[in-house]
Amino acid sequence: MERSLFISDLHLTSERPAANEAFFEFLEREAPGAAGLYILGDLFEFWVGDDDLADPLNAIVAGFLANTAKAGTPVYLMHGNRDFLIAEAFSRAVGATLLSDPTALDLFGTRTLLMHGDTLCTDDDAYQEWRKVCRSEAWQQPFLAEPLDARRNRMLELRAKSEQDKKAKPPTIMDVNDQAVREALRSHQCARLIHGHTHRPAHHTIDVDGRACERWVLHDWYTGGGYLAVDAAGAKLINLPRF
Ligand code: LP5
Ligand code: MN
Repeated sequence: MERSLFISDLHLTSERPAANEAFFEFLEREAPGAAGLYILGDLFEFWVGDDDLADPLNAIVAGFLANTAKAGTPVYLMHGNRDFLIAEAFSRAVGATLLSDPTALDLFGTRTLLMHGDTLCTDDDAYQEWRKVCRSEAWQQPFLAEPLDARRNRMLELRAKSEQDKKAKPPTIMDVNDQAVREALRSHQCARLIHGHTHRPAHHTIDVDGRACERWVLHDWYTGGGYLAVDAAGAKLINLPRF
């Protein structure tokens, strides 16, 4: 049966080689023959601009994804909060289609909403403020004009600030807001939501105005990854062996 695959939050970095290997193996083993491979954000630990494609790991990842696309599996890429600076040059190199967040589509007969998931965390005010700033042209243009090393250093500062801030945030603030989930499903008239970001893989059922809906949360790939496989019969979360 035809199926599509969904992953997110791989956070690929040269500092976690086992996760990188698991991803390459996943691409070679599971992606061939799939109707689509959907990467719903945070493929990379961070992305400071498409001119960083020469970085060895970035080049290898782009190569594996390009092979997947060339072999006939359409690759779709959505931005996460770590790699929202991925742009046309990277997508072209990979042969991937950039998807906006959110994207609604008909998936084997079920209207499905795809998101990274960060916009659903509406109780995290500090993050939502930062998100507005860093997604603006006014911020991105001068940032991208800085040299690569300077951008990497600024990103490391920001990572440190983010980790420090997260320690003070109650875990519930860093999860999705129930009303935000309902509103997303309602406004896009979808019966299924697939997202990542919270690193809390799960299958939730939810009643939206009397409609039975479902929410699938994707794995992160820190100590063992996973993926969601969807076909006409439904969706299934599949764990990869720990690494
Ligand atoms: O990423 P994760 O899951 O650990 O945490 C997120 C939120 N944090 C972020 C920040 C990223 O981790 C940083 C990496 C982005 C790299 C992009 C490349 C461009 C670099 C630009 C460098 C200037 O997204 C975290 C959420 C959490 O998810 C759960 O949802 O809580 O949010 C934060 O921690 C944000 C802070 O609360 C607020 C940060 C304010 C920053 C103010 C500007 C300081 C600039 C300093 C650097 C120059
Ligand atoms: Mn994320």
